[in-house]
Amino acid sequence: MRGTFFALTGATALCISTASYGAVIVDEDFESYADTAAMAAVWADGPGTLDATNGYGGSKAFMHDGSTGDNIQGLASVKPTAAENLVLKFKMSNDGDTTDTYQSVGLRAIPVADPHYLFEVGNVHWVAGTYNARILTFPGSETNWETVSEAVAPSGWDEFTVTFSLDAISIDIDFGVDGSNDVAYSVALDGSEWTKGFDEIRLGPPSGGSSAGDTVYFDDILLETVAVPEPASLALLGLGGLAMLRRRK
Ligand SMILES: [Ca+2]
Ligand SMILES: [Ca+2]
Ligand SMILES: [Ca+2]
Repeated sequence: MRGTFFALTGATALCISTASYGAVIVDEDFESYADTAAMAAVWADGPGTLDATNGYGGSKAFMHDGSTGDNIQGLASVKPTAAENLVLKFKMSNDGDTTDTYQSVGLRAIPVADPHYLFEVGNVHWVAGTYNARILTFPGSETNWETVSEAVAPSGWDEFTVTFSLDAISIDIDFGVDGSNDVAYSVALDGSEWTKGFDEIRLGPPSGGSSAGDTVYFDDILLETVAVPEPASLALLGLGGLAMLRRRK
């Protein structure tokens, strides 16, 4: 029994080491750009400008004044798989009044057609709550705009972490970026493979709209694939159960 247990533990260790997937797709702190023109070579099309002093921690950031249009960066059709989750992290400034705001970070498949695979999260003033998300037709999900946070975020920086897996889209928000999570929201998906991936990441009013009179900053945008943690954990749980069964014999 002892020999069997250690042999399986070795197999589990192999599982963990070979499951080291993960790749950084976008890692953007806006510090490398000399000016708005340089930034627009990467984040194209929209009216956003490079701000030198109002970024997180007094750094550079992306500033959107609310005029019409999104700044867009192309992606190579990225999506979660059974082995890897897709994780989006970013910081967004909130001016303390979300009743006038229409600003988001978005991911979408191109062309926009049913099923959409269209995701946007941020402030949408005509939906209840402080922060909202548009999760438009993913496998097993038929939602559109939903309230993510009923709680009012204090003015200043908030950090969003969005995890796309085949089973769910989960949104965590840390008000104040103090390391303490304040919002946990999740929509279940049906576990099937995605038939499309995200071809664009967008900064600005959702779907290229406008947010007149409202200036918002975005900073520290990270989009990456991360190994799904479950298989190793489940294997360990399975081994624990196997060891208990063997002890009972
Ligand atoms: Ca920055
Ligand atoms: Ca506002
Ligand atoms: Ca917090």
